[in-house]
Amino acid sequence: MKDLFANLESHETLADGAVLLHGFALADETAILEAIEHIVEAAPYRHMATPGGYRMSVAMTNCGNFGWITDRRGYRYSPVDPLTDKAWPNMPPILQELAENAAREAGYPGFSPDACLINRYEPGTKMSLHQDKDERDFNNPIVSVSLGLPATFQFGGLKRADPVRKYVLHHGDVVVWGGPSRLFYHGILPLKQAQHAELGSVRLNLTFRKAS
Ligand code: MD6
Ligand code: FE
Repeated sequence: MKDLFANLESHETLADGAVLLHGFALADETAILEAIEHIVEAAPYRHMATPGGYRMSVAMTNCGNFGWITDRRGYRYSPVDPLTDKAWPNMPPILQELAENAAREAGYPGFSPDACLINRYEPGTKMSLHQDKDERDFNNPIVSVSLGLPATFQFGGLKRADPVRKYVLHHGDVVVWGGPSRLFYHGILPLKQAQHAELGSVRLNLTFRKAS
């Protein structure tokens, strides 16, 4: 089976421990988009507040046992959606398997995520340089799936001031990173206006983590 996709997929090493799997999510895109629609019916996108009181330009929701949230009290994982006071929607098997398969492909067998953050970008929105450090165990990688409009991803180093490299992430691309680059600074430049055949003028990003 693998050989069938050999010309569609390729692995690009971004740093020690970080791999870009071009087009890895394309084979299941319809089922993935349906699963996301379901999640969003139960847990709508919302603009969360940063601890400093700013409204995030990227709208977010979650599925899985834990969801990443931010408000005036800080950044953290919560088993409950503060908007609905209910548990987050379950992680659909199609998403769980996508994350586990991508992690295995990138050299992280045994990854079992319990949290999936869904980010929705509209033209003009961005994600400033940050580290992902709210998880309990940095030995687990993060799997990141890009859908819809392309975006320029900045990938730096362990210090905020380290030089960054830029990569364009396209519909269906999956980035897996862990190991020595697990805590590298990264961000997304302001999204450019364009139209995507399936998603319109939107980019979605799913990040799968083991939070607990
Ligand atoms: C994004 N991604 O691609 C933002 N974080 O929209 C992230 O912030 C991110 O892609 C940790 C690991 C992978 C990521
Ligand atoms: Fe991040």
